[in-house]
Amino acid sequence: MSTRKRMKRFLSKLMLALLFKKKAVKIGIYGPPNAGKTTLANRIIHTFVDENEDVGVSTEIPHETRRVIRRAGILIDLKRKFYNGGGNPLPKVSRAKLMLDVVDTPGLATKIDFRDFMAYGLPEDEAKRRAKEATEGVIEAIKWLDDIDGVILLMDSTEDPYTQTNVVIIGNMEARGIPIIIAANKIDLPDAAPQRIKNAFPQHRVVPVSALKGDNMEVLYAEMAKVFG
Ligand SMILES: Nc1nc2c(ncn2[C@@H]2O[C@H](COP(=O)(O)OP(=O)(O)O)[C@@H](O)[C@H]2O)c(=O)[nH]1
Ligand SMILES: [Mg+2]
Repeated sequence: MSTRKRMKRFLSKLMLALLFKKKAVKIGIYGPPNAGKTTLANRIIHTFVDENEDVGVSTEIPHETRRVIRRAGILIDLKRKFYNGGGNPLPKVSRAKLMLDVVDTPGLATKIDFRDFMAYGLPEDEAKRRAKEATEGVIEAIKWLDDIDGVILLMDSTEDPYTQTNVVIIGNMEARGIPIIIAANKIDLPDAAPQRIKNAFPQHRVVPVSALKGDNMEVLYAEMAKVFG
C-alpha cells in the first residue's frame, strides 16, 4: 500500500473515531422463530449498507437461522437517508446517527420438536439434525445477551403475544437491564393486531413495522437512535 493510501485510510479512520467517540453499539435482534428477525436484519443492511448484501436466509420454515450472525459497522444515518430523500418527516430524535453491529439470532423457543420440521417436508434425519442445531442456537443466542448493548425484540403481530417464550425473554432482558424496543412485525397482514402486543407489554416501547414491506421503518430507526444512541 502506498504511503498516500495509508495516510488516507488513517485519516478516514480518525474522522470516524472523532464522529463516533463511543464504540459501535451491539444490537441483538431477538424473538420467537419466524417473527421476521432475518428479514429485519437484511432490511437494515439493505437500507444503510448494501442493497445486495444479505446476513441470512429468511424462509417460512422455523429455525432457518441456527447460528448467531453478526454484521459489524453499520452506520445508521437518518438525516441522509430520510430527510434528503424526501421521505416521511421523522419524529424528533436526539441523535440522527448511530453506529451499529447487528446480531441476527436463532429463534428462541421453549420447545423444539423434530417432527415439526418433518411437517415442512424434511426427511427425518435432516429434521433431527435441524432440531439439535436449533436447540444449540437458542443456547448460543442467550449467551450472546452477555455481550449485547440493546435488543430489538421482534414479535409477529398476527400471533398471540402472551407466550411463555416472549414472557421468559422479556423477563431475562429486564433482569439484565438491557434496553429493549419491541417491534410488532408483519403489520402489512390483514389480521395484524399490534395493539395486542402493546397491551401485553405496556412497560415497553412498541413500534409497529413491516420488515418485509418496509412500513414504518423510519420510526423504528428513530427510536433505535434515541434508545441505543
Ligand atoms: N407478511 C410479512 N411477512 C414477513 C414479514 N417479515 C418476515 N416475514 C416472513 O416471515 C417468514 C419468517 O421470516 P424470517 O425473517 O426468516 O424470520 P426469523 O425466523 O425470525 O428470522 C418469512 O416467510 C418472511 O418472508 C413482514 O413484515 N410481513
Ligand atoms: Mg432467521
